[in-house]
Amino acid sequence: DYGNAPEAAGDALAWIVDQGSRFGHFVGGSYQAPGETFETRNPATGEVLAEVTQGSVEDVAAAVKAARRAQADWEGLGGKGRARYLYALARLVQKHARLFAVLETLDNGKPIRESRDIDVPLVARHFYHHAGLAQLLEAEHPGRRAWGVCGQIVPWNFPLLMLAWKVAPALAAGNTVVLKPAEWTSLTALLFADICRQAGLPKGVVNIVTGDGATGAALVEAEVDKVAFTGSTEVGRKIRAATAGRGLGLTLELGGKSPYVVFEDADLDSAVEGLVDAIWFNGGQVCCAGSRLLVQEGVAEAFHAKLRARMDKLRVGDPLDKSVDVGAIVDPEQLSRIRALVDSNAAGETYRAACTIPKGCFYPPTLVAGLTPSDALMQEEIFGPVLVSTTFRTPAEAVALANDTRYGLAASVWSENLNTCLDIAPKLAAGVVWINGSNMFDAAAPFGGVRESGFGREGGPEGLDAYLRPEHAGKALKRIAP
Ligand code: TXE
Repeated sequence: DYGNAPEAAGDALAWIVDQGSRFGHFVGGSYQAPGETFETRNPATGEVLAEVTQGSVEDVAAAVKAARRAQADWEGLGGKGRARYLYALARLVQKHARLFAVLETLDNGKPIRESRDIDVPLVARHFYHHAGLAQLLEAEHPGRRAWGVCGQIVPWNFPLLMLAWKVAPALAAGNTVVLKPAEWTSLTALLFADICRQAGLPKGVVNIVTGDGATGAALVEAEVDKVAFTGSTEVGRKIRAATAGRGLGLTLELGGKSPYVVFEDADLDSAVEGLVDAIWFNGGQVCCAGSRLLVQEGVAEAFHAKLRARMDKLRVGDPLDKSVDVGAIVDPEQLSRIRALVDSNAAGETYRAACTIPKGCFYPPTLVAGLTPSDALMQEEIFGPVLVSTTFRTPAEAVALANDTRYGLAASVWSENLNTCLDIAPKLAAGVVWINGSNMFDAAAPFGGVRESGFGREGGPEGLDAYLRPEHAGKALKRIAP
C-alpha cells in the first residue's frame, strides 16, 4: 500500500533526514564525510531534497583503490558464493521497494505508478536473474575471468534501474564496481549503498561516487579495467576517445530516435495505447522511446484523430499521485532543452494535449505531425513527451523512413498480419524490435543499440558476457595440461 501522496513521501523524506540530508560517497563499505556539495531537487516542486558531494579526482581514485583491494577475494568466492549476495540484494530491494519507489519519484519526477510497478520490480528481477547466472558461471563460461574493476556511469532517466543493469552483471561475473549516478538523481544509488551494507556485501565490492560530468570523466581516466556508460551520444563519443588504446572493456548505450511503424491493417486502438507507452512512459525521457511515428497513409487521418483524443485524456501532474500518467521533467535545464527544440521548429502541425498542465517543471504531451524526414525534429532526440510523425505509402517506404536516422536503438512494428511484421522487423536497423508492442524489458533479453546508439548489450547472456574476458592463454593452457 503506497498510501496517499504526502504519506508516501514521508518515509523517503525521513530517510534523507536520518542520513543528515548531506551525503558523502560510499567507499570501502561506508559513507564518507560529505565534501564540497551540490543540491538535488524534487523537480515537481522545486524543493531541495538533499545535498550530494561533488566527487573529485582524488575521491574517484580512492574508490577505485577500494574496489581494486576487494576484487580478487570477490572473484575468488566463485559464482555460487557471489550468487548468495546477489539474492540477498534482490530480496532487500523488494523489502524496501516502497522506499526506493518513492525516493526515485521524488528525485526524478517520474509517476509513482511507474517507479512502483516497473522500475523497482525490474531492479529486483535483474538481481535475481544475475544471481542465477552467477551460480552457473563456472559451468557455462569455462576459462572466462572478470575484467576486474568496472567504472560505471549512469543517466538520470532510470537512476536505480540503470544501476541494476550495470551492477548486477558486473558483480555476478566477479568484478567490483565504482558507480557514478547522474548529478540530478543520486539518491536511490545512495540508498542502494545502504542495502549493500545490510546484505553484508564485502567492503569495496560496490562503491558509489557522486558528482557531475567532471567526476564521470575522472572515473573514465582512472585505473579501471572496464567502462560501462549509458547517456548521451555526445558523451559516449568522448568516452570512446578517452578509452581508446588502453585495452579496456567498453559498453556504450546511447541515444535514440526509435521509429513506431503503424500499418493500415494494424489494430489502431491497440496501436494508440502502445504509443502512450512508447512516448509518454517516463515523459518520453527514455532512450528507446518510440518518438517517431510512421503511419500508413490510408489510416493516417483516423489514427491521428484517435491519438489526439487519447492525448487529451492523459493526466499530467504530481508524480506521487497514483492516477498520474505523466510526471515532471527531471530538471529545469532539460525542460528548456525540450522547449528550445520544439519552439525552433516551424514545420508540420503542432498539437498540445488539452489536459491540464501544472505550473513548474512540466511539459504538455505534444504531437508534431506532417513532418518530412529532413526536418530537425525528425532527426534530433528530444528526450521529452514530444512525438513527431509522418506518413508512408508502401512497406519499402516504411523501412526506408524508419532507417533514415543516425541512431538504431529500438523499433516497433504494428500490423495484424504477422507476415508483414516478420518481413519488416529484420530490415530495421535497431538493436531491439517490438512487434505489436513497445518498451518491453526483461533481464533475460539483451538490450542495446547499433549505429550511434552505441554497442554492447545489457541483459541476457550477452549482458553477462560483457563483464567477462578470456583468461590469459598461458593460464588456460596450464589448466588443461595433464
Ligand atoms: O546526458 P549526459 P545529459 C540524452 C538526451 C538528453 C541529452 C543530454 O537526449 O537530452 O542526452 O542529457 C555523465 N565523461 N540522454 O546531459 O551528459 C553525467 O554526469 C563521463 C540519453 O544529462 O550524457 C551522467 O552521469 N561522464 C540517455 C551521465 O554521464 C560524463 C540518458 C549522462 O549524462 C561526462 C541521458 C564526461 N565527459 C541523456 N559528461 C539515454 N540514452 O538513456 C557527463 N557525464
